[in-house]
This record gives sequence, structure tokens and C-alpha cells, in this order.
Amino acid sequence: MKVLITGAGGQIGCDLAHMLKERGHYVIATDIASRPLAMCADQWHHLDVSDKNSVISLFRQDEPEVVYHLAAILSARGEEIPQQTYKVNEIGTFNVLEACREAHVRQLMYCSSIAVFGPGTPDPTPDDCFLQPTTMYGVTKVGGELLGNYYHSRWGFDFRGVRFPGLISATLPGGGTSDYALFMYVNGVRIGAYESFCRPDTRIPLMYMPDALRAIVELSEAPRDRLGRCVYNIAAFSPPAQEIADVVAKHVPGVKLSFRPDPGRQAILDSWPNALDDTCAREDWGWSPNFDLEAMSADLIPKIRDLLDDHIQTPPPGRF
Ligand code: AKB
Repeated sequence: MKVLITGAGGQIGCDLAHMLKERGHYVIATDIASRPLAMCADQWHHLDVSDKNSVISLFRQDEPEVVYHLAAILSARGEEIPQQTYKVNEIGTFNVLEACREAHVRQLMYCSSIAVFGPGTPDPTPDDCFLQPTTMYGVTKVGGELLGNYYHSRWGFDFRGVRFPGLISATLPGGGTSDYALFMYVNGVRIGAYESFCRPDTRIPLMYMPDALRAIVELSEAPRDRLGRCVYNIAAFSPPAQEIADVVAKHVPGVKLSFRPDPGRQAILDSWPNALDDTCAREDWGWSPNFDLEAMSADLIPKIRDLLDDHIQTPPPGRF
């Protein structure tokens, strides 16, 4: 099957392309940025999702059956450039939905996030709960969910999405507020130290990348008549930041992990749920995570060491 990915140059793209190739798909990867070294897609195209004509003409030319829409500016970066974030995330999602309609794409897979929620949600937070995010990123993710639901009910378009927790992988993120968790691992292994920009008691939903990829691919493959909704919470683990530091320290002897909260990013973290209730995903399409914090750490730390040995990536200095 022909699958197209938008925003494939970000944290998820290379790993998702790899998983889709392993499942036998022909993968067309697109991004406004240049092709990452580790990208294994069959084709790479430059694509700015905020440019509607380019999105429509690429979809018409390549005729993908399924589109994974990853292109987005994340929460911390989004607060620095809210107008651009609206353009890429909200208008970009509208353009992708319109292009799907015009080019007869069968299905759109949408990456939403815990950032659709704001302060005061129940713990754990269910799928159907008030959505009052405090960030532009969160506002645009709510907008994308609602647009997708509209295309589903108005035209029967097969729109599906997951609300990702903060994702942890050996591949570097770009501008997220959940990135403190990932950098404890990456910088802890790479330079033996990391100062987190949050309090040690900060607790948000997190997930290891292989589970996140499996979730979105399994949701794509689930029979539509089993799905009671378009967008699902998915959950794995929600440790306090101090617990992550303790696990990293156990695996990386001598690592120095400290905490210096940044008020802006701490406020965003405090506005997000502590944990998600993913009962609907479990019941409708059999979702279940494979990795808890300990299993992830045992798998991830050797991968980060391998990447450093291969010099595939070096974290940019001062990046969140
Ligand atoms: C972010 O921190 O902005 C993202 C997210 C949780 O959606 N990783």
C-alpha cells in the first residue's frame, strides 16, 4: 500500500517510515526540512503543509492510500511563535484534510496529544472531557481533532487519531515541553549530565516510541466498524520526573541529573493531565503498551549508546 507521511523529518518520522516499510508499504516521506540521514522512505519530497496548493498537487500526483499527518510545531516552540504555529498546525491540518478529499485518500491518521487538555481534568483523564488547553499547540490540536471529526461525520471520511503522551526515543525531538524526560536519557548517556527544566515531582503521561508507533499503525489497521470514535487516548506510564532520574542513574553510573524549573514550561506541564484513561482504545481496538519505565530504559539506553558510536546524530547545543 502507498503511504504518505507529512512532517517526516521530526522525532517520529524516521521510526514510523521504518515500521511501515517493515510491514511492506511503499513510503513517501515529506517535510519542510531536509531529509534526515536515517530516513529509509522510498521517496522524499519537500512539502510545506501550510501551502494548500502544494499539498493538493502532491497528493494528486502520488495518490497515497493512507496519510500519516505528523507535521506540527510542538508546545514549547509554539509559545515562541504562536502565529506560525496556528498556520502550520491548524491551517496545515485543514489543507491536509482538503487534499485528502480532493485526491481521494482513503484514510488520514492524525497525531493529537495530551496537550489538548488544560488544567483541572480528572485523574486519570478520560477521552471525553473538557478541552481547554493553555498553549497554541494544544488549541490547534483540539482544532485538528474537531475538523477530522467533522470530515468523518459530513463525508464519511476515515479520519482516525491518537492522543500521544510525551514520547521518549533515541531520536531527538524539536521544541516539546515533555522533552525533559527524553533528554535525561540522551544527555545522561552522551555527556553524563542533564538539568531538567521542571520540578522533580512533575508527572505527565509518557510513552516509549515503539509503543507509540505500534499504536498509530494498529489503529490504522483496525476494522472501522469496531471503532466507536475517531480519536483515542493512549497511555503507558506516568512517573514523577525524579523517578525517571533514579532509573537513568541506575543504568548510567555517575550521571548527574538535576532540576531547575523554567516557569513557562513548568506551567505548561502543570496544565497537562497526570495520567490518561485509555479504556476506549483497549476495548475498541485492543490497545496495550509493551513498555513500562524500566523495560523502556533497558531497551533505550543501549540504543542511545549505539547511535553515539555511529555518529548518526549529535544533540544540538542548548536545545531544550
Ligand atoms: C510536546 O511536549 O509538545 C509534545 C506533546 C506532549 O504533545 N511532546
